[in-house]
Amino acid sequence: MQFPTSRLPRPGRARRAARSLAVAAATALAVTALLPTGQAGAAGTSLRSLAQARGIYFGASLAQSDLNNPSLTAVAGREFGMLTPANEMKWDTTEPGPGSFNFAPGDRIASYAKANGMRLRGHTLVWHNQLPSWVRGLPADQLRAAMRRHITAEAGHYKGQVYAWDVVNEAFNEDGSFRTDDPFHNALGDGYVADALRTARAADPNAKLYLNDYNIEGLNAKSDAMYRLVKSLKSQGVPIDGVGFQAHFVVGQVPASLKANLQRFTALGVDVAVTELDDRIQLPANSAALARQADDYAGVVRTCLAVPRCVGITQWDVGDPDSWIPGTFPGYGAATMFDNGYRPKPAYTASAAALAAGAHHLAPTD
Ligand code: G2I
Repeated sequence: MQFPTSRLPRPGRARRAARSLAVAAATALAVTALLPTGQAGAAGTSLRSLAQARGIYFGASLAQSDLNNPSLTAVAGREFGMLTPANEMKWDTTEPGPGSFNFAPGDRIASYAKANGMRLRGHTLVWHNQLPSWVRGLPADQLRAAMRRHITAEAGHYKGQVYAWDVVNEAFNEDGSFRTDDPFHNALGDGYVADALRTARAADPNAKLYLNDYNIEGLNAKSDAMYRLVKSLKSQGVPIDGVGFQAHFVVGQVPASLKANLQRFTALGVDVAVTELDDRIQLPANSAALARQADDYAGVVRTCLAVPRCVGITQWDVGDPDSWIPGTFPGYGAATMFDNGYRPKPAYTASAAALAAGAHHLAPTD
């Protein structure tokens, strides 16, 4: 006998929740069961596919030289759906001399991304670092013209290829004042940020325009400054689409206020993204530290899934061997989800399981 549709038993809220929990748990188990064999990515369990199924992306950064490393590219192409060039779109590479542009290194990364069905995050148009010395010495009017020409040329060159640009990177000091050693702010004042954003919008109207910084993940003086800036830009009608939270963490120290902080930004009407995630451990990394790191990564994934306008997560670098951490923080390392042989670590398993167990996310999709 058939039930008329209107009389089909309708699962109550609790029953629906229990059922989706059971499905999620089974998926998480399946993911976990696959991973210790080193078969990450088999049977549709890559981070990119799991993230895509939740309506977010999972990305990584890599440098041109990394493209010659087959163990690295095997992981990158399989696991990540978004790519950020580590250095190749920075000013010192793209415009080493005034008006003399070189997009060949960035183009190589863009072609790799395209060949692997990955999207691109453009990084970065205006930054005090990796900036050729000729820019620093310019008087204000020439610096403004140089900044506009640089943005117009670079964002114009990559028009249509870039999902989002980090238009201005690392604008703030830790106390929330504008960065002291920044030639753009020193010469042009606070308004350089709005000027850069407007110029980028004109050059590539479809790219999402971001401000990006580190140590703004929790509620603190620096994130307060970013919040005030974004609020003020929005109120003036300046084009700003998102804020990037770099998220260079120390194991066990992911700020408890991460979610509340992301939420206050999305309440301003912008997207948020985790743009440079890593989680460094004092070496040698023991299994307790790797387990804490797994909790940290999974926590970031769960937080992004819980914030509707958190569009995705990018890890900085692909695996521990190519990570910038040991070179910058001596004695620390093991900061990524892949070990020295590019095998998945507990942080990978936990991230994949958190994606598998997550609810569907109502954000722009991958
Ligand atoms: O420092 C980690 C990241 C922090 N947020 C902004 C990112 O753009 C930044 O990326 C790193 C790159 O991953 C490194 O690869 O930025 C560093 C410099 O600011 C990059 O390191 C530099 C080395 O310091 C240079 O000696 C080297 O010539 O990479 C250059 C190109 O290989």
